[in-house]
Amino acid sequence: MPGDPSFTFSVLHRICKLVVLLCFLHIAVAVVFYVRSFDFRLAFVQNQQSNNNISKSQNTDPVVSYGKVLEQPVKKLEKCPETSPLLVGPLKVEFNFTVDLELVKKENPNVQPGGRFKPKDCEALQKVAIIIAFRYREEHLKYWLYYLHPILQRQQLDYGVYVIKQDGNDTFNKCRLLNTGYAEALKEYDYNCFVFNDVDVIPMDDRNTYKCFSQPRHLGVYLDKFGFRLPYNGCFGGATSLSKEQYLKINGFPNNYWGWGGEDDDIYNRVVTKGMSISRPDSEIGKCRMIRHNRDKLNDPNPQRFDLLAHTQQTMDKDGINSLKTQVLSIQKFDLYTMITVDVGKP
Ligand code: UDH
Ligand code: MN
Repeated sequence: MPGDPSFTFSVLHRICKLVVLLCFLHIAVAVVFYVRSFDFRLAFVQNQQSNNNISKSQNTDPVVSYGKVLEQPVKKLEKCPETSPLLVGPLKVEFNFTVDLELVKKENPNVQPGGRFKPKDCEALQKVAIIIAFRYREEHLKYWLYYLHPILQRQQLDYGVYVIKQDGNDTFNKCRLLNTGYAEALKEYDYNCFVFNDVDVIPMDDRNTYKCFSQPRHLGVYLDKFGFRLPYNGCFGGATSLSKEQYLKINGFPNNYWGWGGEDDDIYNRVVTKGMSISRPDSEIGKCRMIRHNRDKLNDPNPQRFDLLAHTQQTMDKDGINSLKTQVLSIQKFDLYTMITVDVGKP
């Protein structure tokens, strides 16, 4: 009964039991929560690790995930087809407008610095270095870049454009420039085909593919300036292509033609002397335009050309890429081409 000490004790006893019970309950709840949060943390760490593996696998190696090997993400490209499906055929080529190279750059966003390109959906059949001998022809170069970059991309070539500029104001030597272009391009990339293109010659059909063939190829063959006809059978100028093997077989080009004329006929002599012949596209596909121009200063007709031409067979093995002595002064990477400035020496 109330007031009885044994009653007071029993009440206190019950309160104590309740407190102890509450304490246990509290501890139990705390333990449950602790264990559950531990589970979460473990899961979080595991998840992080597998995420890391996935992002690693995207960059490099295959990884084992949930017991399966994920597929290697770097896929090998198939070879491009023999004939590009992107070709359009005959082209309108005219020179009655001003070319803005900034615009040309914007219209060819896939051309890489230095004028490099390779198709992204297939592996190009050939690696082509295009070599242009150059001095005082800025306007012609702009047209060339404007017309040729889209054509070469449609032809699905792995290509680079090299403009080889003669330094100074001595007589022009086209072949020393072209030989230097060959050597410098090879230092940069494993090219297996070389196109030698006058800066003012533009093909009028993109089926005229800028690649190499089983024989040296005359690409810039039927010029408007000659009524779209071959002026003579042994003509081999304007734009030509030679594989690395064909070029080395003829020991490259002659170094001793100063001024205008004869060097292309010397190259023709070299080709036939080594038992090769000239391959040409048909008269429709091989049409080209040459930008009208006056004879350049410091490139007068070379009076020695007939003498030199009479001795190609005797001189070709010691005069060529194996005897080239020029000095590269600078290599500049522009958006649409690489310019290499060269001291070719004096006559
Ligand atoms: N070149 C220059 N600057 C010069 C001189 C020549 O850049 O001062 C380069 C340029 O790439 C030019 C090429 O050398 O396109 C040939 O010179 P050219 O244009 O004066 O030659 P041409 O127009 O050639 O006379 C026509 C070729 C037709 C074949 C002839 C058959 N033998
Ligand atoms: Mn010309």
